[in-house]
Amino acid sequence: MKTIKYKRGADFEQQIARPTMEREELDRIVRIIFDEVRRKGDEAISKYTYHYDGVTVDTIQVSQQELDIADSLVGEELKKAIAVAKQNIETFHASQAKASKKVETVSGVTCWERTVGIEKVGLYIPGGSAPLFSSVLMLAVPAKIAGCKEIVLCTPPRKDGTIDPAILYAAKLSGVTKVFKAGGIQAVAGMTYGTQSMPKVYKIFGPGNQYVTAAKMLAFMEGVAIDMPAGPSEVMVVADFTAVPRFVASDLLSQAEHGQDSQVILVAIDGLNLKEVEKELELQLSSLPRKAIAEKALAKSRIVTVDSEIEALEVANLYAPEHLIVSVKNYADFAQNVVNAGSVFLGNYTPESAGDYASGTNHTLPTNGFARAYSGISLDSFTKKIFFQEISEAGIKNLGPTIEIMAETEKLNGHKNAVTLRLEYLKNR
Ligand code: HSO
Ligand code: ZN
Repeated sequence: MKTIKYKRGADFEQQIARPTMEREELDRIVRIIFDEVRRKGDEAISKYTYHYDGVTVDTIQVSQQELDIADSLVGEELKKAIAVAKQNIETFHASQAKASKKVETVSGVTCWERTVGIEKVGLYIPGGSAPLFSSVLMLAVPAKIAGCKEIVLCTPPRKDGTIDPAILYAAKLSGVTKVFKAGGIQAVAGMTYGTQSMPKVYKIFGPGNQYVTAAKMLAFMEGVAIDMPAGPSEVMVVADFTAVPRFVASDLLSQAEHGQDSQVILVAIDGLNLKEVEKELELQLSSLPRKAIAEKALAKSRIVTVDSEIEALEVANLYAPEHLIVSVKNYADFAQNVVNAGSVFLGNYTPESAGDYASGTNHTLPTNGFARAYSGISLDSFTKKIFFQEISEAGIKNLGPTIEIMAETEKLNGHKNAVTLRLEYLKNR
């Protein structure tokens, strides 16, 4: 890992900048596929599944029988683990529900809001070398708690035309209503327009490669909401002399193994045994099945050395990491001052893996610096709020003159009239 010394300023920001993507060619392809899926539906999805995934899929919707078979293919031990994770995710996300109360802003003017689940949502689960069934739980569980009625899941089929049983098992368990063998741009297009078999959805969620991200952006332009644009996964580990080098190395590697474009940064506060971290990195890396991927990601990752916790905090807030692991003596104080991060892991015994799988928080988080302005997925992401108000006779008398003068000043006399006519009616009655 390349080591750089922190020094405030634009030069440093450049050194920790994420790589940028070529967009134009990508957008052109996305438009072509969207257009074809809009016109031809399922047939176009099958065509592009063959083109990109090399599989012929006649019926894109997964049948009940396929779901049942998947059930029998998942081992008991894994089923138990999934049950624990699901329960914890449920507990955390259910705790995010807030009761709305009516407020009287002025005497006779009552306002309130009602939270309603988005009726139809689409969840995208990438395929690839490691199908992440944990992401099914992270998206479907809050969708279900929110009260979403149609929960569509799209994931690319494997070479034999099937879907990983753990993905199907998790989908069925957590209340997904329809599963489709469709990946990439064509899946997002299907959920955007709807096809013969795939419902059109109102919001699309989930991670994906640059194709999927570009497709989600076009879906947004076409009137479908999206969770957020996703980039490669990231972790920043801040460690001081109290951090255990072996643990630090394991956390860096757990991120590096996701993909060769994973962003891994260690912020080393003076006193951390860096030599030991590097030794452990090499040792642990050698026995990872995804060693080749992790190695490539590590080659691009950086160690930033800082003199103090204050400097470490500056670096973290500047970078706005998706995951921030804080392994320092005063981690509680440090945590108080974090303003830009997706999800924060505190102390020596809180690996990112806990949040990735089973502690309860969501692992769909803002990457690429979006943590400056976005939150991770929560119950809120699957809901919208409808505002209500009710004004009594006394209420319109109280608030009416305020509205009238404001409307008049904006030269919107129609607005003013809507109040004046009512006030006159009440006066002459
Ligand atoms: N770290 C990933 C989530 C994940 N890890 C799934 C393992 N499985 C993005 O937050
Ligand atoms: Zn992970």
